[in-house]
Amino acid sequence: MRDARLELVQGDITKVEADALVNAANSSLLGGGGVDGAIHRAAGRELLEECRDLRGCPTGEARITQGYKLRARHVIHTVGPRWQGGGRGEAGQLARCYQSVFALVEKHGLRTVAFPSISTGMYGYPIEKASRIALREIQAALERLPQVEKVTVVLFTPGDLEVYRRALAGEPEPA
Ligand code: AR6
Repeated sequence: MRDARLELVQGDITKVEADALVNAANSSLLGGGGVDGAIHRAAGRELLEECRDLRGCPTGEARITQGYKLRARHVIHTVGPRWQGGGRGEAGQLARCYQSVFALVEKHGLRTVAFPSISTGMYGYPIEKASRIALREIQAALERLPQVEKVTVVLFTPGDLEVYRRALAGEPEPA
């Protein structure tokens, strides 16, 4: 059953108001392109300074910082896997990203959180596969965490939104 606290929208995650935005970072945590670059530009240089003190983050783990100039109080940085064909444990690592983010959501008592589609840009994870992992993990976390009031997945393009919508509707992955 679909949880009413889960919402899919199209847009720019840097504009979203939430207790935390999730960043699809790299293991340096020092910024990059894609959503990472956009979040760092919108948050300002203080975010980079705080990230520097964290000294990196391994794939599948997550770290929390303040949100600075964003409309979000916090940024939760997680490092997704690079797609290498699917046989290198990528699915488990991607699931672990979502689990690591929700462990911090729980620890910090956060109620609203917005995610981008982790790993499906520069890291090349096929979105048909990644969307199903993301939605499964988000729904499992919602069941476990009554404190969470809203989880928004912010898709950058209408096409990506459509993929997530179909996955949420339970449609099987296209062959
Ligand atoms: N709002 C929402 N989604 C966005 C935005 C935005 N402003 N900008 C891009 N996306 P990517 P990854 C989407 O490449 O695949 C960085 O350089 C994008 O369309 O940002 O996890 C990091 O430093 C795609 O669907 O992250 C790492 O080196 C999704 O966000 C590497 O890229 C994720 O694409 C991480 O790669």
